[in-house]
Amino acid sequence: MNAPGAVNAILALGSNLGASRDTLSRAVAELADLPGVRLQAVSPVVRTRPVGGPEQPDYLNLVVSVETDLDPHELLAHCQAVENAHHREREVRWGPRTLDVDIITYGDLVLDDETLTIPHPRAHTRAFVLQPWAWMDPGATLNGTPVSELAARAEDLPGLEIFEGD
Ligand code: PH2
Ligand code: MG
Ligand code: MG
Repeated sequence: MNAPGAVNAILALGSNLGASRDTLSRAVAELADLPGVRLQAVSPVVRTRPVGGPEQPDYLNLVVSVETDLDPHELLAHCQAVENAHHREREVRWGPRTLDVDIITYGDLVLDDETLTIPHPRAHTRAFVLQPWAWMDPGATLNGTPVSELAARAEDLPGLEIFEGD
């Protein structure tokens, strides 16, 4: 049960520059470090091959479920503040990054404006989002389809493995 007025959101985190495992742990804590954002669940960390963009290192990815009182744009600003705290630079599209935090879903909201598209427009094709999400919540659906089914179909699934540390 959500608090009155609160919404469940799925956020996807990725990092492939610097101390990625550490960055992801700190970012999860920072995302939840607001009274209006309460952590519900965290997925396993996965190591994934880069999808798109230039030649770049493998990523570590995870997803979290949060209960939030923030509206979608407030939540986006919060995600970007956490990215900026990790010296995220916005240069190359799909290029390497210390930290990326994307809103995947926000309740059942469908939104498309200049700054935000929800559900995330590419999440349904990306195993690096879908597989950790399905492990975190085996009953999850996206646009009416089980997330586990979407993950099984995603082209980047073969390169994905649970990250146990290196
Ligand atoms: N993020 C991207 C582009 N490609 N590939 C992987 N494996 N993981 C990511 O998080 C990722 C990506 C753009 O945000
Ligand atoms: Mg992204
Ligand atoms: Mg992003």
